Amino acid sequence: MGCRDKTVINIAGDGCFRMNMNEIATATRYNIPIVQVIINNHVLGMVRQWQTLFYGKRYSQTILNDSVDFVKLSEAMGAKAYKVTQKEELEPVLREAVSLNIPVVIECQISCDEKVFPMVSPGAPIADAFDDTDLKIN
Ligand SMILES: Cc1ncc(C[n+]2csc(CCOP(=O)(O)OP(=O)(O)O)c2C)c(N)n1
Ligand SMILES: [Mg+2]
Repeated sequence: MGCRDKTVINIAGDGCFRMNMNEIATATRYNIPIVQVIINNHVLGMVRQWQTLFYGKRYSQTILNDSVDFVKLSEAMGAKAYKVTQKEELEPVLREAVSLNIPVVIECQISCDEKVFPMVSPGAPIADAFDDTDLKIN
């Protein structure tokens, strides 16, 4: 709302989007041309990554794995929506979304095992941050 002259793209995980997705209805009500990109790994990935690496893959409350269709949800709230399943599909969809000048949601499907680095072990100082090159992970 504060940047009507700028292109605004918000990138959120599926879990985070679920907490605030009703804002899409606000965007369509006021025709705020934001582009909302959802990175959908079907899990609370940041927490699950800790469970994978530090807690013996004992997954608790992090696997959503349901059949919620974010495209239909977004369309139901009046937005245009796309589903992206291949990396190369993203750029043209993103360009089209920005050109439309209306509220758009782009759901990007990714694997639940994609990880985010660097990270810090529980209780470790920030100076001990590590990434995938420090680990032998699948
Ligand atoms: C209100 C609130 N509840 C819980 C958390 C803890 N938290 C941090 S990241 C995360 C998972 C987010 O999942 P998602 O949006 O799907 O992103 P992903 O890590 O899978 O990319 C959670 C629950 C938080 N930051 N804020
Ligand atoms: Mg997620």
